[in-house]
Amino acid sequence: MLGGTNPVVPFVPPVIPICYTRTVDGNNTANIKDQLVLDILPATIATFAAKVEDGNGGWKLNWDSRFTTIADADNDGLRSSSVGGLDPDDATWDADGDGLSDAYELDRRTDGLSISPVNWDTDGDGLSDKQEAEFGTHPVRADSDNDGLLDNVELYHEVYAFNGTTRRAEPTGTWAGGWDVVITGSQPYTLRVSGDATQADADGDGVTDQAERQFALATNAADRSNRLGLPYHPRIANENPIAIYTVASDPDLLVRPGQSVAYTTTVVSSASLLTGAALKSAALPALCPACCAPTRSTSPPQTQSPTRPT
Ligand SMILES: [Ca+2]
Ligand SMILES: [Ca+2]
Ligand SMILES: [Ca+2]
Ligand SMILES: [Ca+2]
Repeated sequence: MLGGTNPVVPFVPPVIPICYTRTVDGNNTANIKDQLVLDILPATIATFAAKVEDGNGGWKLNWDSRFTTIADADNDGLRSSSVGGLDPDDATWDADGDGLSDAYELDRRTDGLSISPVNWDTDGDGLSDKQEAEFGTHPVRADSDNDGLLDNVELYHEVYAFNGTTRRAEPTGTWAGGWDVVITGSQPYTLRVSGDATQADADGDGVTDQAERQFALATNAADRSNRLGLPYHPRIANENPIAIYTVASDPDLLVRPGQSVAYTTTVVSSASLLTGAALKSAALPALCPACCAPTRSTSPPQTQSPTRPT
């Protein structure tokens, strides 16, 4: 029904594609030299990616002399020195070959560690900077815990050496560090142990790791164990071979001005290794003003010969 309120839909004839043959005669030309640039790429990907030094610490692609310096040729996050960056060698992400990236080693400086990105063993203790990171030791301090044992002596580790050909610090297959502890008994056996290079006394028994090592390696076999026959081990608490007893003549230890106090210290050693060792005494400075400071009498440092109790 036409008219009324209903919309009228217009009629659109369908488009029917028709294939036919067209013939064109003559010539046509167009100038494309300003729109199209042709280049000849290297024959291989390796040649395409090959770089050459720019003579100023930077690198650039080698297959066309018109290339300019790449800001970060080794893609390690550090800009080349030729563009004012900090990368010590923009040809490799790891300039000293220790397994730690240049960026990581420089970042550690923000933690206060002046670790070197061009020296694989910054503190020269025989552990590479990467090994120090794995052990948790100080990469810039050869004796991390200041106990008298260098980190490489204190820790059993694989020895690394720098390979001048590969420019990398590589494992040698040999192991060093730590020391032997002989476990006595009906079937004695020898155990290789390590101290804790991050704290002077790994087991907190009052015997430093250095002393534990000295006892374990003592020439006299009797000194390798404490008086209970237990061998000194840096990870197992031992009874300290040195006992110190003190007695004061004033029981409450409260001293009034002018009072004299006798303070006696007795040192007993159960290790013959310590025979002949010097005992050094030191007195605390007076904490009171001079007007009320007690007079103090101390014996000079004494050298004694400790005895081994029965
Ligand atoms: Ca490195
Ligand atoms: Ca080191
Ligand atoms: Ca140490
Ligand atoms: Ca200890």
